[in-house]
Amino acid sequence: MKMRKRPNILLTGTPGVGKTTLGKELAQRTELTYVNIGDLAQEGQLYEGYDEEYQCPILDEDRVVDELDDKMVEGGVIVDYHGCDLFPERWFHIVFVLRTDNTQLYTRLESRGYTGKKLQDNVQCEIFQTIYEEAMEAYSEEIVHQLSSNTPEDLERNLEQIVQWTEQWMKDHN
Ligand code: DAT
Repeated sequence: MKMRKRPNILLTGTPGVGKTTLGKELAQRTELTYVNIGDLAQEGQLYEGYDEEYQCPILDEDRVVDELDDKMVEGGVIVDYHGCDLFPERWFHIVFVLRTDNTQLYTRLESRGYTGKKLQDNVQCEIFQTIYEEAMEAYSEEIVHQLSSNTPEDLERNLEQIVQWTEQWMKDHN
């Protein structure tokens, strides 16, 4: 039996904006599969060194892309990562950049245990809309959308919008 065609969605944005929360719930409500790039790298040890300053391993981007390519070509994947220019442009049908007000983000990252430079730099990344600009550079501007991600109401609205977009995409492509 031939599988119905399904879209690939990228959820990106600064750490703490709510990608994982949104992505996992989206997978529950659609026929799409959720993939967290951080977890994938951890499982496969897809690293190429260690960043002493940020106290975290450095992603081996080529191996991450190789690891996922077959699945992406097949379709139906929600990718969650705090960066977006490492992926092939052809992978995604739509890109969402989640955005959170900086006071709110500060609190979320602090409760995740971030302190000092790591906390400052991540909040600054959001203030400077670094990931949004990266997405606008890496993908066709028409497929890049910003989503407010401050409150539970925002989460629900974003879910409903993306579910609806996914259903429409599948109608149009099957
Ligand atoms: P990310 O995957 O982008 O790092 P997350 O999904 O782990 O972010 O969320 C970080 C924290 O913020 C977590 O405690 C859940 C909370 N959160 C996520 N989306 C939210 C929203 N729309 N409103 C309020 N809190 C939210």
